[in-house]
Amino acid sequence: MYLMKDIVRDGDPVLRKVSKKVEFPLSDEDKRLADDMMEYLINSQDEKFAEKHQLRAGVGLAAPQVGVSKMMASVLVPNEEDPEKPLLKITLINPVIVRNSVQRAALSEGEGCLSVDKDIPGFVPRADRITINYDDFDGNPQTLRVRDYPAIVCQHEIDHLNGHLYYDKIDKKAPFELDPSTIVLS
Ligand code: K3U
Ligand code: NI
Repeated sequence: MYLMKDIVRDGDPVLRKVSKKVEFPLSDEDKRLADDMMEYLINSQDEKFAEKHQLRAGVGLAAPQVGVSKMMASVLVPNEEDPEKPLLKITLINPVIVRNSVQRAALSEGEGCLSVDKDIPGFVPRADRITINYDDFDGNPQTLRVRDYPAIVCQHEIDHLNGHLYYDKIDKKAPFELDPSTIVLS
């Protein structure tokens, strides 16, 4: 079970590396990594559990954030209307974004990161809709199309696999300026 002490913090070189492709069949170690990352997200979204174990809530977690430089990330986007049915629950292995919409979007509150302890305010402009090619647990290629908030989360996580952090994308001189055509998601 991962705890906050296991989360690698900004400044550690592993967060700036391009991760290695995962090979198939998955090793037991890689299966465990996938299970443990998703378990962290589930636990962190359980208010009581998170408080007891001092977990910061997360909607995504990428392998480099637990010190493993491999192309694997878990995403768990809750559904306010039906907590039993998340909007997106997926482990992306070897994900590649193969299509980005021209339409851009940013979260009204900006973004946060379990690996970044300070609050860095500003809009993080991203594609509003993306198509991702990835491998499932059996190594079969899959395609996922996502939009709006789940698309923002997937891009944040895939960025981790390529050594990028959300604040790299904030305009340092004008953090709250956006191209007027960019959708602001709340
Ligand atoms: O955005 C967060 C959140 C947590 C619970 C409910 C709703 C939202 C927490 S920060 C987060 O989940 C990061 C996790 C990281 F850094 F480990 F990848 C992912 C993320 C935050 C904001 C936008 C997109 C993705
Ligand atoms: Ni992050």
